[in-house]
Formats: sequence, structure tokens, C-alpha cells
Amino acid sequence: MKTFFSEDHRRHFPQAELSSGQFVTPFERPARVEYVLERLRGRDFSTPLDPGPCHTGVLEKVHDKGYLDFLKTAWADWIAAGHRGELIPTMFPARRMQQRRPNDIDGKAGYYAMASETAITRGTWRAALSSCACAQAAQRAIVKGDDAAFALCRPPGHHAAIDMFGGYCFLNNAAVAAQMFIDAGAERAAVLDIDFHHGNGTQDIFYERGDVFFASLHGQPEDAFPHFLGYADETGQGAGEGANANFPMPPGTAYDVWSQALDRALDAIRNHGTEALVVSLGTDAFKNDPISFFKLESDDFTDCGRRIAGLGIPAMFVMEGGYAIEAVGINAVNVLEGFLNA
Ligand code: 7XA
Ligand code: ZN
Repeated sequence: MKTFFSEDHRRHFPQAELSSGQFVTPFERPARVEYVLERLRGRDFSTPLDPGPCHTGVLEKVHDKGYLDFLKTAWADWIAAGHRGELIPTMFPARRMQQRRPNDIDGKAGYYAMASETAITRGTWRAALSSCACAQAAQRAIVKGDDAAFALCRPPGHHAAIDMFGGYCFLNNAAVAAQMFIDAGAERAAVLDIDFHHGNGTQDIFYERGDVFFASLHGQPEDAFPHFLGYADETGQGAGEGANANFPMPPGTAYDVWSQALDRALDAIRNHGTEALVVSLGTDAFKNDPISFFKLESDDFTDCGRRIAGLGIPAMFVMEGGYAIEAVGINAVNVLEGFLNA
């Protein structure tokens, strides 16, 4: 299995995340991918390949142009406005307020954000582009005939909506890859999101489309970030009616229940007639994850990969979350090996 990775991820390393009422070192930090790289090496995967530049044309097919323009210049605009710290959104167009984009960068950041734990820094845009390039390179490998590929993306992407960043995400890497399958001629593609958190961004992007099926297994919104999307009754709209399947689960969920949801998600994807699969591969469903509440064991991730292989279609895996960092590599690579060895 080819893997794709860019050193540019290091350019995005905010110093602060607002968590539990304190500024802490972000859970989503560069060291996470070091553990994955180390595990890939230890398990005889081939050396990760540099993905080359991000092809930006496709970004406008899944994201709003104004949002992309905002991301591109956000740091420069922030500094030009005299701010000295990291760009952290602090106010949002909430209920009964105007949904009009302000000119001021502080206001713009709130307009384009869904949460305030995610800071933008000098290197964020470059890192986000290179992260997305990894997903693009993995997609190309599949189109050229590989059965599987792994995009070791950082920053992650599945919370990035049509026009919102947050949850450590800026560009929706998985959605870009799915769009590229459609552009390459697939009539139907699917994104299966096994990260602990609901992939609100991916859902948002494809909610009114029937060509890309989205299924997500996640902590129920009543108790888990992102809280305001991810209910089971969100099934898609218009042309997308029936092409969205959410499997929210309560605190303490272990693999016996989680794997049943996985099988249902896989059945739905199979019934959709999907030709290519993108897996949003977060490992934060792991029992020791510091910000999540499922109880998966490391071996469960291997079985998960095996079940995904049962679909019998090519799959590319896109790294999302996972913060029990010493286990992130083991758990992510377990999914890949489970798939390969099925
Ligand atoms: O998959 N998404 C994540 O792992 C990011 C979760 C961000 C949680 C922030 C809670 N304050
Ligand atoms: Zn997550």
C-alpha cells in the first residue's frame, strides 16, 4: 500500500488550544504523525511518498470560494490588523444574528468558524494545502489501479464544512478525494467516517448530493463534539435524500456495539453502489483517547480494517483524529493491515 506524507504539516503547530477553560498545548500536534510514521516503518510499509503540490481547482468544488480566500490570507490579514497572537475565533453569527460577512478579520474569522479551539498560524494554509495534497495523491494511486492507499494527512479535515473551519480542520481532505473520484468518472463514491467525532464537514458538503454517500460512526451529539450535527435522523436532502447515514453512539460504547454499526454503515455503502471508498480514519474511538468516550481496543482496529475490505472495492484511508498519541500509530496501521490481510 502506498502512503503519502508531507513534512509541511510541521508548519501548523498552534501553541494554544482553549480546552476545559485553559490554554493547553493542542491535542492535535505534530508528534501524532511521528508515531504513525514510526509504526509504518516498523511494519514494513514502503517509505511514504511526497504528494507533490495540491491541485487547488477541485477545492472550489467542495468549499466556498470566499472561505478559501479567507483561509489563504487570514494570517496576513490578522497581522496587518495589528494582532500579535494566534488567530482564534471568538464570536459567531449565532441565533437571530445577521449572516453577513464582516470586513474586519476578527469578525471574518468568527463568520468562517464553527468552534474556537482551532487557531490559525503563519504556516496553517501551507500545511492544510499539503495535507490535502496527500489525499489527492492517494486518490490518484487508486485511480491508477492500486487497491488501497493511505494519506497521512495533518491537519485533519472532516470537520471542515463548505465554509467553516474548526475541530482542527481547514480543508476537507476526504471530501476532496471523493470529489476527485467523481471527476475521474465514478458515478458513485462514498466516505466512511470512523473517527470518534461526527464528520460534520463531510456531511455538510455532500448533504444534497446523491453521488457521494456519507456514513459516520461517532459519539452522540448530546454528549460529543461537534454537538450540533450528527443525529441519526439526518438522512440527506433533495438529491441527497437517503445518501447520509449517521450512527451516533453513547458514552462507553465498545466494539461489540460499534462493529454492528460499522456493518450497517458498510451495508448502506454497498447498497449505494459505490465504486470507490474514502475512509476518514480517526483512531480516537480508542479506549484511552483523552478527549473521547468509546472503548475500542487496538485489535478492534484490525478487525475494522478487515470488515471494510469485505466491501470488495478499492479504498483510500485519510488520517483524521486520534490523541492517545503513543497508540495512534498502532491503531491507524492496524486498520490498514486489517484491510490488506483480509
Ligand atoms: O475528529 N475530530 C477531532 O478529533 C477534533 C475534536 C475537537 C474537540 C474539541 C473539543 N473542545
Ligand atoms: Zn476525532
